[in-house]
Amino acid sequence: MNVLLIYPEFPDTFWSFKHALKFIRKKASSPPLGLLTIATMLPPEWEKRLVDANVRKLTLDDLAWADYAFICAMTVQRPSAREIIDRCKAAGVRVVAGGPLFTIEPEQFAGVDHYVLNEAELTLPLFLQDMAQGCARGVYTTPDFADIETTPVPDWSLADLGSYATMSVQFSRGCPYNCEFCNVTALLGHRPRTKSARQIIAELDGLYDLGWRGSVFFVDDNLIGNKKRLKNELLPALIEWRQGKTGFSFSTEVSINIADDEQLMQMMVAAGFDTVFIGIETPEEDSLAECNKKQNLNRNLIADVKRIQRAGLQVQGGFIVGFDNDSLGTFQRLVDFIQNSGIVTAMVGLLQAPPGTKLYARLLEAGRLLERMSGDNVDGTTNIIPAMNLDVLRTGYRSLMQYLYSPEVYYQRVRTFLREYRMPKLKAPLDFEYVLAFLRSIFRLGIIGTERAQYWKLFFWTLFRKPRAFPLAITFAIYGYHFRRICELRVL
Ligand code: B12
Repeated sequence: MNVLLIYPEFPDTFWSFKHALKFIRKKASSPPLGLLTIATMLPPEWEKRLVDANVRKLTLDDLAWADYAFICAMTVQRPSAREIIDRCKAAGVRVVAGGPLFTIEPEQFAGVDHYVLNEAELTLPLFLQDMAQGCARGVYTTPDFADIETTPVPDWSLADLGSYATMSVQFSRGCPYNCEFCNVTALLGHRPRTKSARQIIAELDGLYDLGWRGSVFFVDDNLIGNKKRLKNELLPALIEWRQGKTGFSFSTEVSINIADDEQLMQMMVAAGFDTVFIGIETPEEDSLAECNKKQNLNRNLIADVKRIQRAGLQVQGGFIVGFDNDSLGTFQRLVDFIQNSGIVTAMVGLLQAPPGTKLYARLLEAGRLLERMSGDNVDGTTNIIPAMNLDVLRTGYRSLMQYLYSPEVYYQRVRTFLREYRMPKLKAPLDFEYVLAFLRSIFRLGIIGTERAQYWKLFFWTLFRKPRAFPLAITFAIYGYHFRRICELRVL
């Protein structure tokens, strides 16, 4: 049996980092962990090929070789997924679909032979069993959540690691909170389920043995969802694993209450974490209450962010505009918040309602849903009828993004962050690719770029004031270029 594992192409989005990746000659940010995980669950005698369309094209040779195509996608990959399904059908390749897009929009794709939905740990064995007996059904689904202590180590050997900027591992699934707009709890539940520290160490060893030295993203919905296991098992194991190894840094997603636990932050930094993504959403208390983001209410969010930065963790933030309680003043308050907190990578999106969420159910009942959502919440579109006039919301959103990513404002935010940040001492070997990226940044941003004045200002400011943070400052300059391109191409 010859099987293609196909990951459709992402459009040019905020998180695609496409325009930044060119500087380090990488093709995509990270490999598709879902497909690499199910690869290990398929019969070992099957031949497998990974086609990540973000890295290489699906060829006629692939299609002629394959009996089956296993496709995974997020909503934002819908157009590319459709095209790939059509090509597989035309070539007589049977299609099996799984992952978030197909789980939340089941049975809406002509050409899919089998939907194997929810977590593959539960549904894939049933499909494989039926398939072996020649009676595979059209849809496999389950209301249960998997015990991920049984999840096997992903098969990274299928991926060309050199094409990616970062690798990913997953310690837990699910999040204890109940934010109205969030897909995660709809897909993966409230009770954070974890792997054992031993599993994670085996995954990291696997990457290490394949020669990976670089950043690793813990793709948990909320790494601190089960603090006990994190503090008592995973972090001590990571601290030990890192001994004598250089070049590894970790990033992840957490909730804002990490700021309340100094010991946890110190342990994370000691374990090699240097960046956390946090859903801050909005500084407006009424809007936080509206979307049930209780963990962010009644706090001094800016002080929280600064505390996390001072502990040695860079904070990336997710923000949303378009809540019913937002007003015209919200845009300015959000800009002020982001500037003052020094959150350089601030993803601001228009509120969208993914199917399966409480927000979707509420707006459906109120007759406030429009067409299907694009899945990219920074493309200036939404599938909801907002309380604020839609044109006013879009105009406010566009000017907010334009302002936040204009060179002067963006570079000023970088300096605000670097002033606060206590940079952890991480040993990393000099990577030739990064030296080249630095030289490219001088040419593209410092010589021909419209941001050149800001680039050189940051260049010398960091060199004299924060010399250890110099590589990070250049990385931010490159990110800024990507974000500005996205604003030009997608948002504006
Ligand atoms: C890592 C990650 C990313 C990475 C993607 C890296 C990559 N190469 O894929 C980055 C940071 C780039 C990213 C970006 C975005 N992401 Co994201 N991301 C995640 C995250 C945190 C983990 C995904 C992961 O690797 N999981 C681990 C693997 C093991 O799980 P899995 O992929 O779900 O696979 C399991 C099952 O789904 C199933 N399965 C998966 N595929 C297949 C295929 C077959 C054939 C079968 C049988 C089974 C199967 O089996 C696996 C084992 O159980 C998830 C949240 C989550 N917990 O899943 C969000 C998530 C997937 N992202 C989401 C979103 C919305 C986005 C963005 C659109 C955000 C934005 N506003 O810009 C962007 C778009 C991407 C882009 N490039 O433009 C949503 C998707 C919702 C949806 N309906 O599509 C999720 C679910 C988070 C959420 N809040 O809801 N993301």
